[in-house]
Amino acid sequence: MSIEENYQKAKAEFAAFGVDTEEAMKKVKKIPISVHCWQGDDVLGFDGANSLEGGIQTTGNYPYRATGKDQLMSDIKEAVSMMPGTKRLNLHASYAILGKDAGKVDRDQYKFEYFKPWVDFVKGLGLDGIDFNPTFFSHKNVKNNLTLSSPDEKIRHFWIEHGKRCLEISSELGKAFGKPCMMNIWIPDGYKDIPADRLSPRLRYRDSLDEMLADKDWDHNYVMPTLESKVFGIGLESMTVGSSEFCQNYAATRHITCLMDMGHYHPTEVVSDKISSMLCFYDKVALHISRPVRWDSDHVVLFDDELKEVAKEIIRNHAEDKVVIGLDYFDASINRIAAWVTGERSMEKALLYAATLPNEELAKLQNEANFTKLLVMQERVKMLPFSDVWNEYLRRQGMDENYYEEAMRYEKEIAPSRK
Ligand code: RNT
Ligand code: ZN
Repeated sequence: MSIEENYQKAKAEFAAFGVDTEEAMKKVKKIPISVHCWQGDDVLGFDGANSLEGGIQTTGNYPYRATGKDQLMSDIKEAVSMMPGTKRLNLHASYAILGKDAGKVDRDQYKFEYFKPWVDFVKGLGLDGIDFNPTFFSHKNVKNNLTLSSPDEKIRHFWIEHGKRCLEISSELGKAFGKPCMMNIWIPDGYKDIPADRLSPRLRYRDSLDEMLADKDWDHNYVMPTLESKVFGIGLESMTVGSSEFCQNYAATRHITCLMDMGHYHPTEVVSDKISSMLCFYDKVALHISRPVRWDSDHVVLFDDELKEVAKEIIRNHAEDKVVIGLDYFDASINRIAAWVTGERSMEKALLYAATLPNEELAKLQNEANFTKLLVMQERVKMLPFSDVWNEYLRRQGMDENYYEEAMRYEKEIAPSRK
């Protein structure tokens, strides 16, 4: 039977549960996914770093890492061609295309011009826009693992200036696409061992953010600042300045948005359970979709139970416009294109899965306290022929399940020109 025929059969099976698979596909296709540029080059960027610092790590030495803009753009083009749905590109400041200014300007002097080629590139690909991140890591001015919370005023000010430049750039990126650019702030700042003072670094971080965000040169309509918390980093095990409480309270009092990374909480905490709490108090919440394996390891995202729970929280709460989805994983041990596509497709799959559940029926059972039937039904719907809907979703976007073969073909093509 063809994909279409299988789908027609599946459609009827879902309809028997009150689920409209046509509606589900339509809805999911419109949800923007911000695809991170940094899976392509192991988070190194173009502005001089040759190692990844800041408590994050890529492991593996799979060949053909993209170096430079041409290779990374080529890889992004290849990867997004196999990613269904609406995509945005998520850039870090370290991916500035400095041209003749290379070696002459530092991150406190970055400007929109260095990202203009990215705008043209993303428009050429027909993507939905660009999101942005100041890069507070892998740089000589990260002194003693500190940036915006540093007691060294010169260091702290360098990073405040970087943040201001990034807000200006983000605002221009927003204007270029006519919609807000999410600018996510994450700093690695923290201490390896038990600190003697936890308050001062946090007060400095608060004041640095205030100084950055109070700058006049950015436009709320085009830039949406988000703040990402983290529980620990490698070499920063005892204390992180930007803890969850710090970031949530900062965001609430300054009217910006929290970003929750799936790898940034204690191991038994799950982001899926946090989304609804945030939605009680915030207009929006942003996510970094990642997969922590025993630690914040940023493994390639899979279609697993926690991702399904995250997607359910978005879909059944009708929060597609409130939850901003960004991908954040980086695996250097396997083909990077296949890694990229696998993660993005997992997110798409999870959203489509959530959209093909009889969510209202299930909620009704909960409200009626019919927990026996709820349990039984939740198990039953797992066996619906979801794969047929997924295959049809891909087919309608000119894609299929055989992206491994395409990733290998591309690898053969680019291999001779890469180390
Ligand atoms: C690090 C954070 C952060 C980075 C990216 C590269 O733990 O998750 O979001 O992964 O900014
Ligand atoms: Zn993250």
